[in-house]
Amino acid sequence: MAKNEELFNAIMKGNRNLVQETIQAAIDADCKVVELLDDSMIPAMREMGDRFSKNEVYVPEMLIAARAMQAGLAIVEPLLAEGDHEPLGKVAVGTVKGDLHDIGKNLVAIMLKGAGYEVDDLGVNCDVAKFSQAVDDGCKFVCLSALLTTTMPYMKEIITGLEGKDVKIIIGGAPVTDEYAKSIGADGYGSDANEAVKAVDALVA
Ligand code: B1M
Repeated sequence: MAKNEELFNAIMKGNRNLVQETIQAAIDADCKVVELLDDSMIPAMREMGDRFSKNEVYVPEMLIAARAMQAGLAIVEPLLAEGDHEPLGKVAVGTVKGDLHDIGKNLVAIMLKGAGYEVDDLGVNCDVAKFSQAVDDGCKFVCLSALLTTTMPYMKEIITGLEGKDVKIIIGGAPVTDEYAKSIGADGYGSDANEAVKAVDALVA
């Protein structure tokens, strides 16, 4: 599907109402929500990041765009998650300590739910103790998200902190690579939310 310019621009401008109206109109016109996400919504956030890097926009604009994105995800989520799968396992999802970025983490949670997993969303700024508690509560998989080069090293601390527990750890986020995942002893890596689901699927299999 081609980029929906109206949706892309509405996210960039942080116009929450227009984002929701545009998504609803597209759904009413039989557009696939996953294509709205991949072709318009995620690219809008990437474009915001590029403009931030060039000092063309600043933190308040990024925050307003992120809120508009979240408003759009609120419509998209139930549609992506309405699969008829049996629960495949319980997965804890969280953004690591020091990091407040949650849009990618939310997408991972949505996609996992859609694939039939029970998801325990721990939120942002999660320390080892929070993940450890989730494992004690029955999560067999832990998905860690980090968006900052300064917070990704904390993933290693979580892996170390969960050693000896019956859990598999999958990591991802913009600065994270497969190579990095291997180097810190993660069990799996996802370059995007779909790949995170595939990584969990592979570990289940
Ligand atoms: Co921030 N920020 N931010 N930010 N922000 C980035 C990440 C940045 C790259 C922007 C830039 O400089 N170009 C930069 C990081 C630079 C670096 O570390 N190298 C940055 C910075 C510097 C900062 C602050 C330090 C800015 C400041 O205050 N001076 C600050 C840090 C705050 C903190 O966390 N402690 C900050 C703050 C913020 C806002 C609060 C304003 C806002 C976040 C709002 C929110 O999340 N609720 C924000 C935003 C919006 C961004 C950008 C523009 C967009 C992030 C996003 O939501 N992308 C971002 C630039 C960028 O990403 N290009 C940027 C869309 C989302 C769908 O993608 O989260 O990457 P993403 O998720 C992807 C994949 O990464 C992957 O799947 C998703 C796609 O399907 N994925 C996983 C994510 N988690 C996964 C887990 C997996 C597998 C895949 O397995 C478990």
